[in-house]
Amino acid sequence: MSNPPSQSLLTELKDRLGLKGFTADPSDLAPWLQDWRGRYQGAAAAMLSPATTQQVSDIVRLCAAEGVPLVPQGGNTSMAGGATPSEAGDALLLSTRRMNRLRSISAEANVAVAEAGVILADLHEAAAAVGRRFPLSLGAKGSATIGGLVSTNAGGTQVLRFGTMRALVEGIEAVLPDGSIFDSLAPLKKDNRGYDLRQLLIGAEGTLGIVTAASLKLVPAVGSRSVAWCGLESPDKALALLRLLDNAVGDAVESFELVPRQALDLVLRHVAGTRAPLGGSHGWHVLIEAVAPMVAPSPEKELGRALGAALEIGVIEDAIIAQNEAQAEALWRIRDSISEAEKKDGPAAKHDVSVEVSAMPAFMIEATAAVEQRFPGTRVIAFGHLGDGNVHFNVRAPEGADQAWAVGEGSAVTAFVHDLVTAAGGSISAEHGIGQMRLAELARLGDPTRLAAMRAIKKALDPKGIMNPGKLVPPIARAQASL
Ligand code: FAD
Ligand code: 2HG
Ligand code: ZN
Repeated sequence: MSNPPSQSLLTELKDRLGLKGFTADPSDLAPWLQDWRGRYQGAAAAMLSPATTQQVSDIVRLCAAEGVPLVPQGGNTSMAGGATPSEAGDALLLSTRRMNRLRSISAEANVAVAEAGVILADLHEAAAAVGRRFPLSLGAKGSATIGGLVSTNAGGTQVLRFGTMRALVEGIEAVLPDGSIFDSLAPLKKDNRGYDLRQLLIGAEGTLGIVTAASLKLVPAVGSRSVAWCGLESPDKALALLRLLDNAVGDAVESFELVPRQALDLVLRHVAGTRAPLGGSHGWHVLIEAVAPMVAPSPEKELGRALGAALEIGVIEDAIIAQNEAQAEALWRIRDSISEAEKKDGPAAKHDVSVEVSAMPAFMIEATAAVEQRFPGTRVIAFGHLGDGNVHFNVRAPEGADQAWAVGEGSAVTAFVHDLVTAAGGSISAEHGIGQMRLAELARLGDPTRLAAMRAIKKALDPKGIMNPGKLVPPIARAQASL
């Protein structure tokens, strides 16, 4: 059972953290108490902004002694309400944004050691400056932090080639729920000393401790890139195109993002300065990026040839290849603005689902028809990482509905979509995590064996339940607990 912070704890924290590290001013706290989509509004007695790992450890030790909950927060771009405290106001918000030091970066070792609060776009810049890159990117790169990316096992638009954060984190430093510091930053390629606590912390959404720094894998910088936009008839054809590219262009293909016409229309309507890449109207589009390192030839020729062949055999309807960086960036801007455009357009029930890659096209078509028939007036906009078998199967509210729809009828839509995904053997959280948004659904649909193991791990490492309560780990239902 957690407790609200006592006045003496708040005073002690204020003294230790100083002016920059402690605020209880409601106007400082306000922007950080609502999630990015504006679905959750939380409360907190104070926001703590430590500058060092030792300060994080001190905070956790003091809070653990009083059983006071802590909600870790980085850039607050969670798509699952993961960084928003509950309305109860008994928790303290722990922001890592001041811990934004790049401790080291080595082109020789291909490793960057970044503190939790380093912003993804800043890491990209630092890696480029030493002739390397960190191969994970997403629309929120200007705000999302390393701690948040690690803790959500973030995906993004290069998973096809480089995998999710799990594949890119080579070491972790974290403060565990009793305040002890777990130092496993050494980027060892091989280490069989038992359970891998680092992997356990990746994707733990702050429920097992606070990530304070990570050693991250770098890869060679981009020598040349080729970015294309294709119009096509269906997700099925899109997947056929990807398979064709596998053979013709191979590993150079890093991104393969599916954009339905409705998503493009939303971006054109709501995001200033965007324009349709192709003439004519296509039901679906894909954005493709192929990359070659410095000494290798540009992938443009292979990509152009492959798209020409795809056009000839009717796999695609039309295509353009960006002729310069400005055009490439304009194509990416469309893709990366879909969430923002969707937010401006009104309420939606948002889903982040995966099924087997080869099953995704049929799933998308069948699930869209089923949802739109069962919930008249709704419109499905499913977009994203088709090559990973992961789309954001978002369902727009009927015309005129207000924000309350998302938590009202939208919940019935969500249950319907998740039932379809589960029946297809898929996941209800491919990359955004569970947070508070999917907690009840994980409790309803999660495999009992997996849930029991998660609860056992949580109880062992965080017996007082102070780390990000109400997120990720569903509590045992009362009826079940009393058996
Ligand atoms: P926050 O939102 O602050 O926190 C996320 C979770 O991690 C919370 O549970 C929080 O408690 C926990 N946490 C944060 N820092 C720490 C820490 N140091 N230690 C322990 N726990 C911590 N996600 C994808 O996977 N792929 C995408 O393509 C993608 N695109 C996005 C596009 C937009 C426009 C937006 C708004 C979001 C997108 N996201 C995407 C979701 C989001 O950006 C990621 O989940 C990101 O990893 C969150 O980083 P953050 O620093 O904002 O974390
Ligand atoms: C993306 O792929 C993000 O753009 C956000 O994961 C998805 O807004 C969404 O649903
Ligand atoms: Zn995504």
